[in-house]
Amino acid sequence: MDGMMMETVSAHIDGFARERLPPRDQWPEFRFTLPQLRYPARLNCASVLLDRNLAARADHPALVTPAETLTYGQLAERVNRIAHVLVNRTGLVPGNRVLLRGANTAWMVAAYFAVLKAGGIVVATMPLLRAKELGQILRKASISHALCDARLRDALAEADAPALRHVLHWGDGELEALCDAESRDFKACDTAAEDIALIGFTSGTTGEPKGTLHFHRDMLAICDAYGREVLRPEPSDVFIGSPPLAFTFGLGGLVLFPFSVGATAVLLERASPEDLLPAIARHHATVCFTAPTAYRAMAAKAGEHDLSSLRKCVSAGEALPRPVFDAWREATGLSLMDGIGATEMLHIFIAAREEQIRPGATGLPVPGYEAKVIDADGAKVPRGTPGRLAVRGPTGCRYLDDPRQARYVEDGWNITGDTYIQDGDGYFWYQARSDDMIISAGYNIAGPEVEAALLTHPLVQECGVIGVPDDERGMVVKAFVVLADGGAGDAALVRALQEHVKAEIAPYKYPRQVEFVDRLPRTETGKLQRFALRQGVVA
Ligand code: 3UK
Repeated sequence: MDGMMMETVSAHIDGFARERLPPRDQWPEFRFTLPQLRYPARLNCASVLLDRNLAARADHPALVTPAETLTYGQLAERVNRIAHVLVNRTGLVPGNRVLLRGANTAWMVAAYFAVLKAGGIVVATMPLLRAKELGQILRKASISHALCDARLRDALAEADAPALRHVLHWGDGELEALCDAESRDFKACDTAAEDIALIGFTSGTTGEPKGTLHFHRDMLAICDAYGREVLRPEPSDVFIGSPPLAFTFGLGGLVLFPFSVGATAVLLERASPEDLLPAIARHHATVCFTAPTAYRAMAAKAGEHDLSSLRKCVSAGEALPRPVFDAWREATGLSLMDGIGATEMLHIFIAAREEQIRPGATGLPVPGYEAKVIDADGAKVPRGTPGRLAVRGPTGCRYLDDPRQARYVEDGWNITGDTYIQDGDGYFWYQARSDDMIISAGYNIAGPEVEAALLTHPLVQECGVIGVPDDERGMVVKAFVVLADGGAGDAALVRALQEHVKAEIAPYKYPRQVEFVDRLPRTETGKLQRFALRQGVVA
């Protein structure tokens, strides 16, 4: 028995996930430097986040969706009934993994909390995943149970998953009918703070997906660190946004943070920029979570909608280019709150409160976290020098049975794979993913900086910049550009864009190659797929 398990006894009868935590010497160091991060040995995060809203806020709307509105009281009831179904009808025991498959709906959230409350481990999946990808996840986490939106049943039914024994659907009346027969009260499983609550699979670009393990404690830690210290939501807030709940950016931004203060979350099944704008106006949303590209698209059309209810807008998932920050401020008067997060860290660990924002910088370590920039050997580099980002705090990386653990954690620090510069005032400035740094004729060039320069040209709607092999220079900078209004580019426009970049940033960074494309390859979490650009997989 290791140290953790001697202090507190796990509630998990099924120890599959716990037994596949990385060896202790490969864990990051966990730090609980804020008073609110000292958690009791036993806690169930679903009880803490839901049930404590019942006393004062049972009649306050918790979830608003196109289909229904649920108060905290109604949501708690649905959660409890689903938890009973899991235990009574499917024999769920604590520690079993439960796959959740659905868009951002009230049933998805209720199922999520039901699994946690019953002591199960949530494995939420992106709606767009196909049978092959679902099969990888189902097998890797040896998943026995699934709760699935009936509209998404086919891919799940086709997945190769030997351990999957119980699949229930909502939306076709199946789970609904089973719930009706159950009690509305459910006593939460007495989980340890360090029992695993969630396996978050990374939207990895290559190789097998990695499952990141997170404890019950971690789900509260992100609310008590980033939420309480940086975002600072109010009970009267109305949250809205686009990320799927299977992406931990969405889990925190659309569920955990609002619930941590008893606020309301608006969930949209379709949340493109065109959907989000009228929804913000209709629901008088006050806090928005989405990706930089969505803010850019929304800024262009902001004038057609009443966005005056907004008070905080969080951008994460990719670098926030300065021109997007400027466009959003121009359109709404609000400073976008950039923040870097990672599935491994559960949520955002570098960001800034509104009054601390330095446009163009990601920000400062979130209170409770420490960050530093290091060289290849792990030594801290001087301020102003690019290097590898290392972070530690109350959350951190624990992959499920994966040798890549040894690469993410060095000396107790989480190595995110990003190249950063820390300035003299302590602010962290994103450069690029370390793997994406372009080295051309001896110069280090960060693609996102070239992208930001291109984005200030009025004809550029979106762009992606990579390095492509070149005999003479090793690599040259190549830009893929989507033109505004779908215009077609020509040689004259290539030259104009090159001149534009040379005037904006150091001339040696200009894209020697420019290719016009209809759209850029993106992951379901909105990230540009640079590897696809490098392989020539463009639309
Ligand atoms: C990149 C950023 C620059 C960066 C995430 C908020 O994106 C999230 O998690 P993922 O595991 O990806 C992590 C990687 O994405 N990145 C994210 N945010 C920024 N780069 N500026 C940013 N603001 O390369 C990081 O290593 O998909 C984001 C909350 C929860 C999350 N899971």
